[in-house]
Amino acid sequence: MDTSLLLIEKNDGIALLTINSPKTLNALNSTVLSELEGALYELDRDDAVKVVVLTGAGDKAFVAGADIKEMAAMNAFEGQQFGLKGQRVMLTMEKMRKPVIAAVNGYALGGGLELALACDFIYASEKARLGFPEVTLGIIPGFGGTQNLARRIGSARASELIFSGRMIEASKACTWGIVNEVFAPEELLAKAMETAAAIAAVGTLGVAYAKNAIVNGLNMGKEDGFRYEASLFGVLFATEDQKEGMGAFVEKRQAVFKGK
Ligand code: DAK
Repeated sequence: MDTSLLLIEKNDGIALLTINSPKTLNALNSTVLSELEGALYELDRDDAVKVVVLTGAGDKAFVAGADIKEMAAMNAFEGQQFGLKGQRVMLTMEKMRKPVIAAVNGYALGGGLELALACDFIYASEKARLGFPEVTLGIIPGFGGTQNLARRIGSARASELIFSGRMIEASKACTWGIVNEVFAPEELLAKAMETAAAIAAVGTLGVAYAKNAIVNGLNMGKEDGFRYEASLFGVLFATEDQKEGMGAFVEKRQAVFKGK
């Protein structure tokens, strides 16, 4: 049995990252956060990887939050360092060129839901339960959850979920727009891999620039966002991938992208 806290499998342009501490429902401790930060940094620089799928080991949890037992013993300085480490992981996911898909296979609570929300989009199993129990612990979400959830689904639904500390089922999370699609538990990973394969098959530069436009555009006013999009659009015309993509269309053949 593999005992490392983070499993990494790479195949056909897709990296599957599995948080692997099922006995504690994959709770995020400082070690796994450091491993995750390092792995994401490396995967973004690995030309063989075009897209990342993130999931949790076992059939019960994606990630049931930050590790409460570790946090309970922290002093203020350690708490601050832990928070900064978690925030670096979330920001790395946003800043990396490659898309990250969350395959939420069970509980996604607190820091676990924040991790899923930092991914580009979420697929969930019918068994998934999502929520922010932080207020029941006397804290608030601290890995960007208040910001990312309100931006994704609006402040009213975000407030209901965060203020109540209640969990919602995957179907409701899908209706609310937190989750893109819900699948039977045994189908979830295959569906996430199928979409990852579709993304891996298209031009990596196009995908990277589209992610850049979406993530950064969210922090701008609409007209600045349009200008930003236009500048990224223009830069792509200096790439081989744009020549290849449009050339292949005109010549009625399959494009072969090089990511250059
Ligand atoms: N941390 C540590 N251990 C956890 C855990 C967690 N978040 N969640 C579950 N476990 C452990 C349980 O303690 C248990 O271990 P043993 O007692 O057997 O050793 C094992 O996983 C199995 O859990 P249960 O026996 O409780 O399983 P059940 O099916 O009965 O219940 C549950 C499942 C998910 C409803 C329950 O485990 C639960 O309520 N877990 C806690 C969920 C939670 O409150 N999550 C939010 C954590 S707070 C910060 C930024 C962010 C954060 C903190 C700081 N800074 C900026 C500083 C984030 C905070 C959070 O995420």
